Amino acid sequence: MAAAQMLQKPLAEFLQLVGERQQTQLQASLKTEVADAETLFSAMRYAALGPGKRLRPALVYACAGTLGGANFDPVACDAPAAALECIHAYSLVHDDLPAMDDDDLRRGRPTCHVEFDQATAILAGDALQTRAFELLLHCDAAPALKLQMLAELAQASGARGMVAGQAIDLAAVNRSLDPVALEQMHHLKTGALIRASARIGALLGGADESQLQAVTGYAEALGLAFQVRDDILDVTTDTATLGKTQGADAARNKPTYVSLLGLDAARDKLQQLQRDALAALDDLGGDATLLRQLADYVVQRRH
Ligand code: GRG
Repeated sequence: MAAAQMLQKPLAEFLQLVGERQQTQLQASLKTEVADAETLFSAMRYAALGPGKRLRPALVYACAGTLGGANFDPVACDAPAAALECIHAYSLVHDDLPAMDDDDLRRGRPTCHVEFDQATAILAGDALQTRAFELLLHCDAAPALKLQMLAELAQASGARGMVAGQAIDLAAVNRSLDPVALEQMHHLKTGALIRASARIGALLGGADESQLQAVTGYAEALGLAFQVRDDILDVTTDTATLGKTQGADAARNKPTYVSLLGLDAARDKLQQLQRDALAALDDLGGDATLLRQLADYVVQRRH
């Protein structure tokens, strides 16, 4: 299929194509390489190839395509997008562990430590994280672009990004956070990786500085919208639809947008964030239809 056609599909078909490309890439990237460690590789594949939405990879392809235009090459996005998904999968595996959120259901299946065991799940998460950086290191991009992407991913996933957010989140159990602190926590925990996905896609698409800023503004609003939607779904949707335990945050007495603001105000906040994301795209120039559709998808998603 011509690259441009991938971008002109309705969103559902675009997401399906992203899913198929990522399934192929992740299968190839997570083959058993050490026969005596077969269980480790099985656990890595279990975590990464499970039925996720592939939102972070979708942002990579969509931003690269929106910025790259006629030069868009989905093949160049395959490994970087899989790197984002490997970090995301590792974060879910570790988040589900008894020492963290202690959950036994993820993506509609037993969590990794339930399917395997805790030690294997810890190691699978560790190995998915380092595999993400290898995917960027060995991808086909020019050296300067590789370095930029590696820096983006390291900053977003480490102690200045997702890990810091997780630490703040764990410390907030049984405590209250004010709305500003809650927002800061989510910018780090969930938002940083979504932001990095969009920025890495934009870099692959050859974005200039002002385009990169516009994509960053879009992704920051989108990342927060994703989390507000998550909090709303946690109280309005059932476990079977979510594919993870419904009401888990309330059960652990964790602050959420719904617990802090109430359901109606959380819905208002979600709409405002959607408007913010779309407004940021006004500065992008060109046809940003796909990114607008992705924003709608994030605020309307059912799971
Ligand atoms: C363990 C260092 C470390 C970090 C964990 C992201 C995270 C930090 C934990 C996940 C906790 C959680 C469920 C947050 C809500 C938002 C979120 C990231 C949901 C899961 O992402 P989706 O909906 O998942 O994109 P799928 O399964 O579709 O890929």
